[in-house]
Amino acid sequence: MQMTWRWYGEGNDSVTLKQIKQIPGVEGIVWALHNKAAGEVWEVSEIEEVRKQIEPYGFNMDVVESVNVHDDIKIGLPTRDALIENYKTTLRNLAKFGVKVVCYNFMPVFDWTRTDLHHQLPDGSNALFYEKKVIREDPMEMARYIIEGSKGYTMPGWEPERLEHLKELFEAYKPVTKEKLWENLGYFLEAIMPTCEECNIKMAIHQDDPPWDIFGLPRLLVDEAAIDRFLKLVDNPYSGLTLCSGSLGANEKNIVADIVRKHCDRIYFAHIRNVKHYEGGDFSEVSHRDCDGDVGILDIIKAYHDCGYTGYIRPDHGRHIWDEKCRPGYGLYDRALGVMYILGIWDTLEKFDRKQ
Ligand code: CS2
Ligand code: MN
Repeated sequence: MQMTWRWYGEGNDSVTLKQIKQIPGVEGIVWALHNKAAGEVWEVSEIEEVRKQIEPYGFNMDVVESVNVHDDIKIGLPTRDALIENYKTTLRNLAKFGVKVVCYNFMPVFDWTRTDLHHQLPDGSNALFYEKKVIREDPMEMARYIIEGSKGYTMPGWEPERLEHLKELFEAYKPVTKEKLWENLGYFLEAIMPTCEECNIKMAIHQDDPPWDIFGLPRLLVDEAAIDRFLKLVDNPYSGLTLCSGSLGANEKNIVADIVRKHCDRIYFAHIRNVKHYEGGDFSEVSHRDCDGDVGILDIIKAYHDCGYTGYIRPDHGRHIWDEKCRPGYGLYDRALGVMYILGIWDTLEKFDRKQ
């Protein structure tokens, strides 16, 4: 496997490349043009700017997270074909820089959702938290609630400029049933597969977070059965998974290690995040250490190792520790501990548990 680190870009991330360089084992930067709206073409000159930042540190830029899919494509509006053309142009431009994996998701309207971005854990650190009873039916009300407690941060997809158009967006999603959303996902993938083949770029879908319907919006990638269905929907090696242990693991019924063993050949990017379950479906993000949460981090890494996984991996959301001021879930310290924990398990397995 190849260890990577998600970085939001110079001036847009509290973590520097110089700091990342000093974390043992990190080979690649997972990056994106975060100022681009979904549907816009990523121009070569803009990608070149990022390359100039990353390459002097000796990191690869093989993985992009994410090239977001425009809602019109998810809804299936007539505008989707032009937007898909833009997506293909972006893929071609990324290929010029050797990009190999593009992570994306197919969640309607929002990316991940939490009710508290600074939930205090017993050790005094804080982390992202989801409490079912706090979820407001009306997402505008939810947004106000989150903004109040957010200390100036927001969640991806919940930016004020997007919230302005929320009403219309929800209207547009009304006719989109779960089946329709599957159909639209298939349409999108079918359309871009030839470009992916030509560019040698693997598409890697991220699961929905949390893995259940929210605000009356359908969510597709929520469990093993959905992942099975997805991989058959467009049965092409260029369409695979970003397997996120924390997104799936928020539902205690999902046994992530089993999914790894079943679909290892279609996993191109592994997100390692640990989650602790509370009664009634509430959950908290916790440290990467196996016993701190419930997703089975040790089993998951062992499963990847047993399968001879050679793809990309990264620690996903970390806690906020040692008074760090950072993007929710994306600080330096706890994710660096996560890297060392993952590599600790991996190196031990390599040395003492070589199966091949
Ligand atoms: C999240 C997501 O779990 C994660 O990595 O931070 O925002 C993720 O980046 C997107 O859903 C992938 O498109
Ligand atoms: Mn993830």
